[in-house]
Amino acid sequence: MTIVKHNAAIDGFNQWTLNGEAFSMQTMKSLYTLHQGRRYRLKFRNASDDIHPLHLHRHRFELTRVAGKPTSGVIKDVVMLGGFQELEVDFVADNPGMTLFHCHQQLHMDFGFMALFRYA
Ligand SMILES: [Cu+2]
Repeated sequence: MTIVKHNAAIDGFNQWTLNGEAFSMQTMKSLYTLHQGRRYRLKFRNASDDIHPLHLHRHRFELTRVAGKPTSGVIKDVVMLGGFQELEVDFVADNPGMTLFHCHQQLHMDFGFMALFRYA
């Protein structure tokens, strides 16, 4: 998931896109479909200089790579992604229902930095 900042794109506020998509509160479109019981890896590339506290609702994830360094055993539901940093986490789809992923900075959420996961 590539995170991009579009400077002053919405009435002077920065807009955020995840893989080119800004979340829309109007359509509430889910971008990713999960299958219950499967393990998924999310790979993040922060193409901005901002720090993002990434949060996945209703699930826990394991850090598998932080800034190029492999790791295991650290279980979280929020993780800080540094400016221009890369990060990988694994999680098991073990809690059916609509699941929101977002940056925990309110101004980032409000201007696109959210993604909705749904179960098949
Ligand atoms: Cu953010």
